[in-house]
Amino acid sequence: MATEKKVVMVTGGTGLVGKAIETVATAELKRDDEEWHFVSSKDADLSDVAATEALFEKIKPTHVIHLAALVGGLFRNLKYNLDFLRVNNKINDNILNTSYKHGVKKVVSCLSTCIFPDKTTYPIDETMVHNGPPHNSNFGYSYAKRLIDIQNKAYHAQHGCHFTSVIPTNVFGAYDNFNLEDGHVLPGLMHKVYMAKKNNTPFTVWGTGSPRRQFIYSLDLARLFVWVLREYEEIDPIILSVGEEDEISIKRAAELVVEAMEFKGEVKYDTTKSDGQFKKTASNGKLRKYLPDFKFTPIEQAIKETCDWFVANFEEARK
Ligand code: NAP
Ligand code: GFB
Repeated sequence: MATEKKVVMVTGGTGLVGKAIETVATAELKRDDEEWHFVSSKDADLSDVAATEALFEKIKPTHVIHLAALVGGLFRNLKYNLDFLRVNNKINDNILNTSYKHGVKKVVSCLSTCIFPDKTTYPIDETMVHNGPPHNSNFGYSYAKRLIDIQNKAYHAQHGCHFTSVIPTNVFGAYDNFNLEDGHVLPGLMHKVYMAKKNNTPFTVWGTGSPRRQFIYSLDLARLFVWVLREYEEIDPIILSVGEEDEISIKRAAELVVEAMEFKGEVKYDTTKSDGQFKKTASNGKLRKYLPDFKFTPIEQAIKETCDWFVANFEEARK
């Protein structure tokens, strides 16, 4: 019997994660019974109910991967906690309620490892999302993300909806936001090294370099996202991250970018800038139970590929 055609709509489809999913879902993981639509704010401002409704009327998705959000690194979050809270709450409520009203079979939304309690034991796992306040630097973003998990449980309890979520760690890759103020650390470091090479000036890392992060390559995350859409049946979230043993310091991340960009100049640390959260070490034990053999791209290769993409696409990159 022919399998029913899936119409998959990816909100936030033109961003870092969305572009990675487009790369894998339309090539290496392509399936003939899936039609993919990657939408951005040009297709609809998802913080607006009517625009969201019109988009669903137009695309008629059977499945939704929900990535659209106001997103940023530590320094953007520090400045705009209220905006992150309000805008993302509106987007999330519109997507989940419109998906319910349109009978969407499955929604996979996106949380983040930075939303876990700041005071916690390690490694963090999926059961700990609501066990205490998040780090103060991004409380607005974090509470909006946590509410997705609560809403997923409420739609399932009251209407039997199959709405779930994933919890990625720090993501990087092609099509990232390389803006020096608003972006995340790895694209920020790559942009800074590019400018230091061009202008023959020092490369300045913000903070002490001692905080620790797990970084996932966007193409690896995309492969895992497609697996979650097709195979993961739980309502509870699942962490999508490299292992605890792959956690590195910001200093090490900076060294990897210097090596990948073949920078020979001076490296400095501006300790007047915030370090943010020291660490948010997450366990990928639940993922490993499902996919014990999944191979993550080695970080040196992933950083090199991203640096090469940035240099080759400097003019049109978001920065
Ligand atoms: P991104 O590159 O900034 O992309 C965000 C996307 O959301 C863009 O396509 C943007 O469209 C869209 N968007 C924003 N506001 C919108 C609105 N009002 N209406 C419609 N679309 C809107 O972000 P990303 O890094 O890919 O993040 C994707 C998801 O992963 C987010 O939910 C984020 O919280 C989560 N996440 C990211 C990381 C990370 O390290 N990057 C880590 C964990 C979780 P336009 O470009 O048209 O504005
Ligand atoms: O990716 P990032 O901005 O956010 O990383 P978080 C911040 C860490 O990198 C801090 C150091 O320790 C910074 O001091 N850092 C060093 C830099 N140089 C730079 C630089 O040039 N740019 C940036 N941005 N950082 C975010 C959350 O936390 O994690 C978001 O605030 C989101 O909500 C994201 O969830 C995944 O990893 O600290």
